[in-house]
Amino acid sequence: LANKNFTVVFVLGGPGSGKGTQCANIVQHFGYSHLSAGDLLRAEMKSGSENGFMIQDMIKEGKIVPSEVTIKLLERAMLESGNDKFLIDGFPRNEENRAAFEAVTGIEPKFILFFECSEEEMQRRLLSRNQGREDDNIETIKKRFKVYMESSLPVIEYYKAKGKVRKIDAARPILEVFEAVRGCFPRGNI
Ligand code: UP5
Ligand code: MG
Repeated sequence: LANKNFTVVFVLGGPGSGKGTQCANIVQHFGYSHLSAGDLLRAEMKSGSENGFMIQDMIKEGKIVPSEVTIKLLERAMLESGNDKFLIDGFPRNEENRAAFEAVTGIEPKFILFFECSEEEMQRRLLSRNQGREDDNIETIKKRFKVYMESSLPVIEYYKAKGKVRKIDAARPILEVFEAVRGCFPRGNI
């Protein structure tokens, strides 16, 4: 992908912070394609691939799937989209994800949208989502929060040090959050 000149924005934040919801809004206004790493992994799991059971176990335990699996799915989705601007939602989740993505694709993210929200509010959202996700139960949610704090926040710190993080207060109502998000995409041509 290194020679493709793709634009990538990483959309990060805790479980239930609203990454998927806001990405759907951004897509409608700014011409990006939305790639949720979690959605790609769940689709791969349901496709009956050889990695299916491994992915299912990891998601149920809130653990991070090995990056070669996730990166392969992201690369394929990018090439198949026909687009050159991507919101990558929920990836990278740890330092290893981040370094492997840069090494394999040669892509540096344009910036990072970071949705900040309290655990209390995120937990409330996840428990009332009701979309049959196997990880939306209180035991798994606690594990997801722990992995997020221990492994994913350091990735955000890494990009903060590079001046690439656009922090959004994601605890507000959906439309108010989007007003803040919109301001990160001036003129719609980033
Ligand atoms: N909602 C949204 N915004 C709201 C607002 N402002 N006010 C009130 N309600 C709001 O939103 C969650 C719920 O809240 C929805 O019902 C929504 O209507 C409401 P959503 O937009 O879905 O939040 P999101 O941040 O996308 O939450 P999600 O649960 O998808 O985040 P996770 O990061 O936990 O899940 P993901 O799918 O990215 O990953 C799942 C698992 O896959 C991981 O735990 C891991 O095991 C695995 N994974 C990897 O191993 N590697 C990867 O790279 C990615 C995933
Ligand atoms: Mg999501």
